Amino acid sequence: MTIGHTLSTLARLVAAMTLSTAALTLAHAADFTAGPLEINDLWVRGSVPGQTNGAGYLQINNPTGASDRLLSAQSEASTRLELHSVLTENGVAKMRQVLGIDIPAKGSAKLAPGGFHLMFLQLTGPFKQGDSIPVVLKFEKAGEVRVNFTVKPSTYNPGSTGEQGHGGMKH
Ligand SMILES: [Cu+2]
Repeated sequence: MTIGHTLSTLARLVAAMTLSTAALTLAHAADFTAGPLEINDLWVRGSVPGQTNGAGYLQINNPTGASDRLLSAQSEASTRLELHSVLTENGVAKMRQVLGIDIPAKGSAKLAPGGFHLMFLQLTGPFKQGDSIPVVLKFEKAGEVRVNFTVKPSTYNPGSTGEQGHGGMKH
C-alpha cells in the first residue's frame, strides 16, 4: 500500500524530528556549544576610564571521553587577545601567556579570577556594563565557535574571596 507506506515513513520522520528537537533543547541548556563542548558563564568586568586591558572568564565542560584544548581566541574588542594563567612567585601574582588550556575528558576548564583567563590587550573601546563582547574561540578538536561575553559591573567579583583581580598585576 503506497499510502500506508508513506504514512509510516511520515511517522518515522516526525519521530526523528521530535528526537532531534529534544537533543537541540538539551544542547541549548549551555550558553554556547562547540561540537560536544558546553561553554557557560562568559563574562568580563566593565572597564573604568583609562583602562587599557581586560580579562575574560568562562567555563568549558567536556562531556566526552576525549580531551580537547582551547588554543586561541580572537576579538575585535582588543588589539590582541591572549590566553593567560596567574602564577604566584615570591608572594607576587604575575600573569603569563600560555599556549593552550586543556579541557580534560569528562571534565571541565574554569577560567576565573586568580587563574586562567582570556587577556584583552589594548581595548578598542570601553567595556560597558550590559554590553556583550563577541569573541571567537578556537579549540584543537571542536574547532572555532563564536561566543559572547557579558559585561558585568567593574566591581563584580563572583564568589568573592578577596581576590582583587588584575589591578596590580604586571605583564
Ligand atoms: Cu592576563
